[in-house]
Amino acid sequence: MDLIKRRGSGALISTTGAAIQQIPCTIVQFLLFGFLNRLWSNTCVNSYALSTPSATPAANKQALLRREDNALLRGQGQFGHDIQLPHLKYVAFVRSTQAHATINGIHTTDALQVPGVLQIFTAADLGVLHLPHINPLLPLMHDTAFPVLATHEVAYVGQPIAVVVANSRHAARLAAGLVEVDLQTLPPHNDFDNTAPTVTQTQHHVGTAPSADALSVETKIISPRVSACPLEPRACTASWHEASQQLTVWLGTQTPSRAQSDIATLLGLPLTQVHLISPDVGGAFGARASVGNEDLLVPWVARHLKTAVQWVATRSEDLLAGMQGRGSEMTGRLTFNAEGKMLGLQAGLHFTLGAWLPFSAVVPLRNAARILPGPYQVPHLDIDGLATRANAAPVNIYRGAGRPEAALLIETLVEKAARQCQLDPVEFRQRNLIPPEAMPYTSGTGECLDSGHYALALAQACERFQYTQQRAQQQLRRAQGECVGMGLALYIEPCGQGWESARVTWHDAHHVTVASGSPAQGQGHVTTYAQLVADTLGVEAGHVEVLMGDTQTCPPGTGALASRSTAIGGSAIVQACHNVLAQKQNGAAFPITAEEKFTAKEAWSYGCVIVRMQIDTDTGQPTIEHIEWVDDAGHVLQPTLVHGQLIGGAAQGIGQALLERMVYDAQGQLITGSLMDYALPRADNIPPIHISSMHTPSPHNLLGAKGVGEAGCIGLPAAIMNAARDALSHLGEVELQFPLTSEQLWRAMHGH
Ligand code: SMO
Repeated sequence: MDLIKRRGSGALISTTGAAIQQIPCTIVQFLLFGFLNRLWSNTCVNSYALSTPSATPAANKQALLRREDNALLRGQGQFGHDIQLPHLKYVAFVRSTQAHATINGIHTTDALQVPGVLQIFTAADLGVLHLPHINPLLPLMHDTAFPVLATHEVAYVGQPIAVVVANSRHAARLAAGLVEVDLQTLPPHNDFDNTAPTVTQTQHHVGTAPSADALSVETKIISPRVSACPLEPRACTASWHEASQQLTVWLGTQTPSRAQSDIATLLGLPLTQVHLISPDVGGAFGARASVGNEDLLVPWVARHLKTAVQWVATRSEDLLAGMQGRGSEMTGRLTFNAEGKMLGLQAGLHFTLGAWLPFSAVVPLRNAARILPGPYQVPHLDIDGLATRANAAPVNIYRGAGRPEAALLIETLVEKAARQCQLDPVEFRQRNLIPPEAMPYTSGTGECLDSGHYALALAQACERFQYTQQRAQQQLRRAQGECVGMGLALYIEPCGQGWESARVTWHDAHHVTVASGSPAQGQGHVTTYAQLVADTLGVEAGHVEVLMGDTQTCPPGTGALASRSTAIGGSAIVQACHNVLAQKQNGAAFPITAEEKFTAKEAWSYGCVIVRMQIDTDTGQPTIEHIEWVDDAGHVLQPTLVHGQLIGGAAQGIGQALLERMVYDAQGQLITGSLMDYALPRADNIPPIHISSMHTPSPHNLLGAKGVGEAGCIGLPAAIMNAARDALSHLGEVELQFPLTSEQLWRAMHGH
């Protein structure tokens, strides 16, 4: 069954509603849990007065029902799978069965005899077409061009080699299985292979190295590849209209404007001939941030055959050939003095990129390196990062995108250092946090941390967790033979920079439209944007129509990335509303339209997580007993949606910490190619999560808002790791890696 986890709102209704009766109780609970708690989105604000940080809840906004849910809950959403067009043809891909091989021949005779098969395309039919260029945030050390369909060689298992077009989905898939590809095996490069080509590097070298006799701790951390696993597998539908020479593409994406431009460029069409629609989307998490080969091939086929074609991925196809997340090996060394004052941080970060580079491929490495010191003042930095290719599926941003890796490395080192100094880990942190009076703070890596009171977040979390009492309790339980640990993590979450667009049109007091360049993939933007317009223009939220994810009705935009929709997209909306109000004051006649772009510097969310974990001494099974979490997302407009984002991120963070891992064997074959093998968290894996909020406004946007979508994936894994290590600390410094399986913990406890 293609469902299990992860919101993306109505995806579970629309694409899986029929199956819900048959699925196990835990999954239903999980889905309901997801429904109640996770589908909803971003932070937002209606008050522009900047206040001092406080630990009280946001403005007592009435909790709103999500506007989008009425249709979604009734099965009236329209997801990728739901797009129906007359005379629709179906596409299936022939994919490489080997990680690295020469293509000696492609034989389509048998496949072409399947009834309903219309045509099979290979690279020879396409000519030389390459995937789009990537975001040049880090310098590239060689050309990263990669063919849309494999030409003379394949570079990963799952790489598209041929495209089958048929009258039915079934015929297309059946025929794809009958295409014979003659491959001659070549040795593959695996992830982190030191002989694999280096694609890019980054470094931060700051300050004077501490003297050699300073205290230090070291660690090596592997953050395995994981799959974002949105509830809705990928889908793309494209329709070419010959008379008007117009291409319409339905593609669930975080970045409609960039997808439109990528498709237009590939096909050699002007933007005006490509209409991109991102319909309802069942979750994205970074996996829908960049176009993949399939998203380009489907429009190519539509135009070539002058028809309408659709591709819907299977779950296994997504696991095998979709963009994956994480994938790093990191070493770190923290130097400090006997008083527990940090002196220096040395780190080597090695990220894998897979066979080809999606648009944001270098972002995780760049983020991990630039935010590695976290909320701490570290005078000396010696950070070197590199990313290498591998004969495996591509790696791209995934909820957190380098931030989780950074938090995991620094927070592991911090707790080790505290144990070495014989200081309580809370005390050790307090001695090193960036103080609020230092804000805005320029970090050693050159980042501008805009605002925040990190020590207050730590104190608040400790108070709510009853940290001192819990430590005493831990001693008692340990004395009785239990294995119990408590782990902390502080995290920072840079929330996007750059620009976003909005167009607001005042028709009359009962009809206002707002169009945003930043669409939703389940977060609840309709509710948030409508409320924002309503509050700014003084109309009823119910009278505000929200448009997004459509390049014909929306202004060009950047998209929903890096927790930026409300902070930047929301600010663009406010700016456009102010423009409308000014025109109204000047007596403009109706309707009044204003289109604005808002450009922002990054806003930095942050928070503190404390986890208590018990490990069964007989089985090694970890149980998270308590999570206490303080998050500061700046000013908040919709507390319910923010809460949902935090819980959703937490579920994915817990999944990564305890369960999830994509595994390739030495030949580059994916071992975890189905949800029988890849362990997604379910309801019974998610413990109660206690969340409280602080609200330190960001000076970098009109709303004082910061991001919130990624926080759970950043802070929780690091705290969970520290809780497990603390639980086993009676054994000395035990090196643990994600996922924290019962087998790994049992082996650690029993000296294997
Ligand atoms: S990982 Mo996010 O979609 O920038």
